[in-house]
Amino acid sequence: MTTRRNFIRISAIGAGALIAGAGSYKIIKTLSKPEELKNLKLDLRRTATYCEVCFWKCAGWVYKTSEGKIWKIIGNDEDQNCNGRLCPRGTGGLGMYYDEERLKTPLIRVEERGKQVFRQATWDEALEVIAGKMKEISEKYGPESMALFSHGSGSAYYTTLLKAFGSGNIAEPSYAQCRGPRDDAFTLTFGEEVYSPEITDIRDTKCLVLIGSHIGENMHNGQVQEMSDAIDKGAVIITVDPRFSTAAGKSKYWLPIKPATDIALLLAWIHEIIYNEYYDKKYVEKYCTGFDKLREYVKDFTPEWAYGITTIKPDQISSTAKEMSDAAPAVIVHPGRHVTWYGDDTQRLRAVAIINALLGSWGRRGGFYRPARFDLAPVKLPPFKAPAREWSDLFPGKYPLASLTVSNAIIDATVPENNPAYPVKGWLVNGTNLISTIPNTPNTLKAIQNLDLLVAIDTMPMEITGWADVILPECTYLERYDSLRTGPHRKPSIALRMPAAEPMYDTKPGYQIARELAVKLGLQDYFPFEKQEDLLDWQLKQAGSSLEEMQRLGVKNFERDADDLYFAEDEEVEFYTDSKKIELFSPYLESLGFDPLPRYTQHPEPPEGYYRLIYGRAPMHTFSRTANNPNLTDLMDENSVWVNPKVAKEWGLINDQYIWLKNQDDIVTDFSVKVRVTERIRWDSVYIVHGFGHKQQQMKRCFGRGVSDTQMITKVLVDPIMGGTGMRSNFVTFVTEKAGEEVAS
Ligand code: MGD
Ligand code: SF4
Repeated sequence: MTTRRNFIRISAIGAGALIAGAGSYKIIKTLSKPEELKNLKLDLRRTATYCEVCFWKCAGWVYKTSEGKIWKIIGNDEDQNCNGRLCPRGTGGLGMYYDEERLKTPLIRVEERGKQVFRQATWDEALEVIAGKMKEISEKYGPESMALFSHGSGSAYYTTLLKAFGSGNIAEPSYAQCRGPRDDAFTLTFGEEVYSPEITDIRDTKCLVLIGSHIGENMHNGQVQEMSDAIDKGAVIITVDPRFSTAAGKSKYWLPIKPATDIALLLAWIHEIIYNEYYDKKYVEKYCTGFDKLREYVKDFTPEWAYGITTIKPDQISSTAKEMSDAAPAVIVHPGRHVTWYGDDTQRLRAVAIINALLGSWGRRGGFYRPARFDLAPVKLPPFKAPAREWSDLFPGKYPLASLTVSNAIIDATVPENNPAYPVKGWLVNGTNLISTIPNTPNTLKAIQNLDLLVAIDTMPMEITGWADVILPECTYLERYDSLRTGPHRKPSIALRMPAAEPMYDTKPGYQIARELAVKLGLQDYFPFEKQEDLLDWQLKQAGSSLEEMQRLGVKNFERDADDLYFAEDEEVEFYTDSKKIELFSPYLESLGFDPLPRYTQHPEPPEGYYRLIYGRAPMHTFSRTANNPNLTDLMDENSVWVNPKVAKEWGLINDQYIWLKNQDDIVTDFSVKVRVTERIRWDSVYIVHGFGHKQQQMKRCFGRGVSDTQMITKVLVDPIMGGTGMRSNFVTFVTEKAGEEVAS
């Protein structure tokens, strides 16, 4: 039987290796020798933070040596996101601070864009250049011609800045490249999204179904801990994945589905749940609409029908449907997180939402709980002038259901020949490496060449900074205050991030950068607090706390207003949908000309000799942001390509051999990648971890290590409902020799 200890071993090994690792490293390495540990003088005062290595935002404490050097980060026991334990990446977060290849001063480009010739500048000069260009763009084209791409804690400041400037073109890759389809699908069905951290009640679940969601490798701390607890308590795990993931190894059922056929499996499950009367009749009758239409619709979607499509045997489809119903309502068909795969993603996630509704898991213990969050008092600001033109006016009528700005639409609109309704001429890019984040890189580069201004605000010399006109170096999360963390959870809570050290080099916190730029643009009234700590203190005092208290506590949890974590027996619930019910059939989708019930459509098969490229996460890295982190590269410094033994034999590939990948559009990876021959992947697919294959020579630890999945993603299936970029639509083959190049060693 799988035990929790087994399951979390990966994180324990990770943390151990980190301490012995090379990172912050000089310090950790020295201190890890027992005799030196004895003599170590620690400053036992601790500094509150929350982690920025991924977006789970675990709260922790930073400890320093008596010389004031940052030594260690540990979890805050009071924090619901981490329960006192950080994951390996979080522990290694100090590598971001100690990375000697960080951006150190503002830089201004002196050669043509892309050539990467920059000169150092003062902050005043760099901000002056940016403000001047922004004003020019506004006068010539209108303020909406400036756009913001942002990810991470600083987003709020630049959002205020851009809105004050007069533009609503503000996009985050976490929507159209990540969670958008799931949040829109759940909102269409339940009138509510699943938030982050997700409101999945995994700790009390009896059955957890993971569809392409590799919890454990995708290391979202609290969720992994809850899954370990659930496994310990005997929960049944069902994993649907073409790859035998870590989670599959802990599962009672692994369904190695043929990629791109998940909707067929979901429809067959719905068929089984309805026609075997597994569904929660009382719940469906009380809370749902559209059941009869759904029942009629799935009549022919039998397990036998799905078998021919998915390659999952009918008896496995039936028995897993039965397992779910046996556990109901303590069952979760997990909504996933990075769900932009095949362009029909909103429909796939609608099918996921429908199964959860039929099993009555929404609002029930062991299913989905009702979130609570702390609402901070808003700071009084002058009203934002409504932008004359919105992002949705760029391509009228496209992506009618997009609930947030579609980043790829802004990029498309920056290319004039795409005929957008108005030009996009300036980008502020904060905390997102668009080159490795947005698929179809040639399109992104074409857009960049049409800009009058590209500003990159980053901590590292990433690919995107190489294309910028002005680079602004932000200090790391360990050197700054940031907005208070108030994300939803079982209890409302607030977490503080404060600086554990002064900003190194000539770097600044995001709040200060945004405010100083606002001053140059004459928009200082939108940043009434000169210092962020004064703003935080004011906000905390409105909440009955203070900066001083939060510096001591780090995290403050509050009781819920009512005992309403789950629906009460027979509770009357009004859902935020048009019908005020859970909409199994969606009249709204129908009114817009979309399928009101999820439809399976066949996707193209790989051509002869090609394999579907699937990609995912590793527990020690987050996208490309950790690629050069000295602690984390110590744990994993390149990706490998997983190849089924049958395929490897056909191609004569062996373990650890370096090869290149070539996609259906004849794009060959810049670097070579190590082969991993494994039964853990289907023969028709290959797998790599996202975030490797960096081309920036300034990042010496990650330059040329492994290959980039994004480089291979030139074919993108855009979701017509909300604009998400389906990226699992690319096929690759193997290249064992590349003219004039040697394989990596
Ligand atoms: P990263 O590539 O990690 O992720 O997309 P991004 O958020 O763009 O780039 C983060 C950038 O932020 C880096 O340049 C890093 O140096 C910088 N950074 C880190 N800390 C700070 C900071 O404190 N301040 C500032 N200013 N900058 C900082 C993620 C996105 O990518 C998402 S959410 C998903 S789910 C998608 N995943 C994905 C995939 O799996 N495969 C492919 N091919 N593309 C993907 N795109 C999406
Ligand atoms: Fe940091 Fe790990 Fe928590 Fe993410 S899950 S916020 S990397 S500790």
